[in-house]
Amino acid sequence: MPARVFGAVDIGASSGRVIAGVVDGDRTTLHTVHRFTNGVREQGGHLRWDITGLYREVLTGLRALAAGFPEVESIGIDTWAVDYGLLDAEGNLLSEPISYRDGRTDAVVDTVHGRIDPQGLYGINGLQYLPFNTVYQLAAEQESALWDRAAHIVLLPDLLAYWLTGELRTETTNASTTGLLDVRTGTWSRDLLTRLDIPRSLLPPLQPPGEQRGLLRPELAERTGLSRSTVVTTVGSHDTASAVVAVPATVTRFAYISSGTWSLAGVELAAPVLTQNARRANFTNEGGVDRRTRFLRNVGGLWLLQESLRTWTDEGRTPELDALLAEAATLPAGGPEIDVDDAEFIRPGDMPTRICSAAGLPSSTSPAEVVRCILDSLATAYRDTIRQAVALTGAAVEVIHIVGGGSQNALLCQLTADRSGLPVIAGPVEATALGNVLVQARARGAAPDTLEEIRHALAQTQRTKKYLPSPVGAQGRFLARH
Ligand code: ADP
Ligand code: LRH
Repeated sequence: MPARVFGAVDIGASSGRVIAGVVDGDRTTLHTVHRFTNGVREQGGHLRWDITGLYREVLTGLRALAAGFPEVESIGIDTWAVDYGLLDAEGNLLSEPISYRDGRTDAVVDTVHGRIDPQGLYGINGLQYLPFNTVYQLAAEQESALWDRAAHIVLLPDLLAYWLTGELRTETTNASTTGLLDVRTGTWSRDLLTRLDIPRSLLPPLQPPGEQRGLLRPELAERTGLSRSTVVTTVGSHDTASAVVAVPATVTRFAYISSGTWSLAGVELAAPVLTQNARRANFTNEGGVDRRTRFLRNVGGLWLLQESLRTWTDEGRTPELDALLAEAATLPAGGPEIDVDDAEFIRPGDMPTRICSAAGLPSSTSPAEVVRCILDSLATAYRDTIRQAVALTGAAVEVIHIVGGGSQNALLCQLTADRSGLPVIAGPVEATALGNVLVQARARGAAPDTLEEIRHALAQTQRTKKYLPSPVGAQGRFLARH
């Protein structure tokens, strides 16, 4: 059988890419045809994404895709979760979307909890409390001038799909992050919509991953050089849902950490766990591909490192990630740690100063020491989160898979193995794009039926690296070698 080609548009909070996924039997090979940066910017008093600019980058990527891989048959889109654009009745975007890092929800969290208390809310949507869940963002939006003009609330991957196809739907894995979905039925919760005064008509109908969203609009086929028969297929449009598809697990007893701007650490379950203990531990039950449950916690991720690097660059230093990581690895274990989940780290800003102040470190602390503090703290948070996931669900875990950009951070992977006492398998780096491609491929008969078979094939064919826990006391020896 000839190889088949699927295009993945994968946009994370810090960078985006358009990738050709060539599926040849069990082997999937990724070719990045276009890469671009992403980030928030202040505009009109809010931190916003430039979704219009991102769409332009997507089109540039699709042109490169057509040039290199004219046989591409389908495109899938994923982005980060929770954020949305508002469209008017004519389908015009009312403003560039406000980012989840904006502070606008601070004023409305109590209002939402006045209409439904956190316990009641968790019982319906099963979501970890995060101040930026869409449900709070919409409460802030209801007080804005745009609300009365809004005819559609469209999650960002669905907005890009709308521009590509003209079809308006809401993909279910990403819908699960809004806080408006009933976690038991997988449908919009009438009860929540009524209590929060959100007209059901504003939410486009739900569509699960693995279905055809629509044909690429003919004028875009013309502009990009893609075939007129190219379709947009729904995938796990929440990037984390796609990443979890591509965890190269060969056993059922695994935990995963999708490590990028955020670290999403948890286990996969057949059904949600909605106990009070799960709520108190702030675990989420997000919807996965094939209606699996992603039982996980958002752990403040490599954002802390990214934002530190940005601060040092702004100060005129030229921090080099590889060199900093190498230096951080030579520092002794047992240094100070911070709570990476502290809300003070959500907003952009001078992260090294915030970190030093939280860790009780002097302002003269070197960048490598700050980096070491971040990675020690992340590894501790990973260990605690996975232990809690096991305790809350009864799931057994014999291996931790780290996927995403952070899987390239050898020091973080080794610290995670050391802290947890479990082997860590790192990679693939582009798990999200792989999950995106393989859900399309499966929908079109080019990949196996079950996630287990897909994961086995990935384990056989993708590059991964194994980190074994160091014997007690040997941490220093590992660190000395790097
Ligand atoms: P997102 O999808 O959220 O934009 P990615 O999965 O692309 O995030 O991961 C980005 C992170 O990966 C960066 O913040 C950086 O810390 C880490 N990373 C990227 N390349 C490397 C590398 N060569 N070595 C170590 N870490 C890396
Ligand atoms: C990771 C991610 C995460 C969400 C956050 C907003 O990119 O999608 O799963 O919680 O961004």
